[in-house]
Amino acid sequence: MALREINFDGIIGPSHNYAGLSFGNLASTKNAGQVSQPRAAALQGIDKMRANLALGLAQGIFLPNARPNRSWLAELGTDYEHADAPLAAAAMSASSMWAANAATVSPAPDTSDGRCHLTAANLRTMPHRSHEWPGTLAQLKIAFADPAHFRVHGPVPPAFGDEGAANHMRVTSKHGERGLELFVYGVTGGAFPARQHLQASKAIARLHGLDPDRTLFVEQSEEAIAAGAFHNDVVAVANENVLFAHELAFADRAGLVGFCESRLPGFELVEVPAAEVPIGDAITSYLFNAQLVTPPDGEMTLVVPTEARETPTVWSWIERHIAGNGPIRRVEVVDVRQSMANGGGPACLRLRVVADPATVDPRFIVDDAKLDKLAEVIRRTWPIDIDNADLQKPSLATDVEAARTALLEALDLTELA
Ligand code: SUG
Repeated sequence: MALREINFDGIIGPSHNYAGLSFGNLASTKNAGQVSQPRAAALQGIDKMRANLALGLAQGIFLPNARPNRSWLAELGTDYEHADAPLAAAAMSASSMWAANAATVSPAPDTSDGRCHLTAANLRTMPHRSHEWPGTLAQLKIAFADPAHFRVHGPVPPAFGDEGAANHMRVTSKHGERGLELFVYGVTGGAFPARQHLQASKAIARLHGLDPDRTLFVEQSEEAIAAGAFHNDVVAVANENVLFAHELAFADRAGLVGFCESRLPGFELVEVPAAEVPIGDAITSYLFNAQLVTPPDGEMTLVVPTEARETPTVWSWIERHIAGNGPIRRVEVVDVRQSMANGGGPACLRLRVVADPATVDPRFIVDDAKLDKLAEVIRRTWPIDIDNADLQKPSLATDVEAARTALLEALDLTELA
């Protein structure tokens, strides 16, 4: 069995808009009320996937959930046309594009039953995200239906917030080998909510059958949350033997490094000091919300958003690192500005699953030809722009629904309707 890392990107949905729903996510608040461009946004996402394919990586997709979520509004005793504006915006959010929050994934080499385990995230902290999981779970159950290789879990109870892989890292000598799983949780972020609860992370580790000696629960630093790191993947990312992190990411950096060094020969921390890149620059540029990947040529590559190139402290740090022969050998720049304006960078848009692609439902795996087909549907059906003031127009809701239906048909996934 050929285990590889597959990046599953959330297709940016036709209802993508800027309603400013995510308190603690500085970009979401800053861009509240702006006119969004769903079509351009989704095409940016497609181009990012093309860049991954060009590197020789395996690529998958998740589909946008049905929006507006009419059944959720019905449970709340209202409907789309009559709901008050914040509730309607929450029902219309395209937030499932950020697939790093879809689930937590423990690959087969780490689990007691030798299967890859996935737990859908409950995302209970933010109302607009709290109703994502049923749509996500339905997709996980189809994509990873093969019981010989996968076990898909429903979300942990909402008593404890869980935001999925955005707060989970794995270090290993090679993706297909046994790894160490690092769960990052928040206790308090000062003025901002801490979204990942320790009890949720512990529950997932138990459900996935992880070895307690190879699992660590790591507290996110309060300073990082207060500076706008609403998820750990805004200040840290791991790939194989490398943990790439900001100096201020963790409450107990020494404990984390000691744990990894004692269990993983060849473990390397690539740490960016605050004196070189202030945490504020790291967060606005999304230096760490990069995809850190190992393409088949073995040259570890950092896929950063354009904002990283435009931030002088960040770009000079990257140039110095690469010139200095550090473990990151190459940098690629992708334009995902529409998602970035809601606080979602290249890493937010993807969920990493280590598995043999042949064991995944092929409808969720893409190549260039399938991306061409998706781009055609997006160009034909996605709204060009959405003005917040028009969010509750009945015609917008039906356009968004028709666009998703066209996508499901193109992918032969109408069972998700
Ligand atoms: O949950 N933004 C998302 C961004 C998620 C980014 N994901 C990771 N870091 N992995 C969030 O804050 C904004 C929606 C709005 O304001 O309309 C939003 O939900």
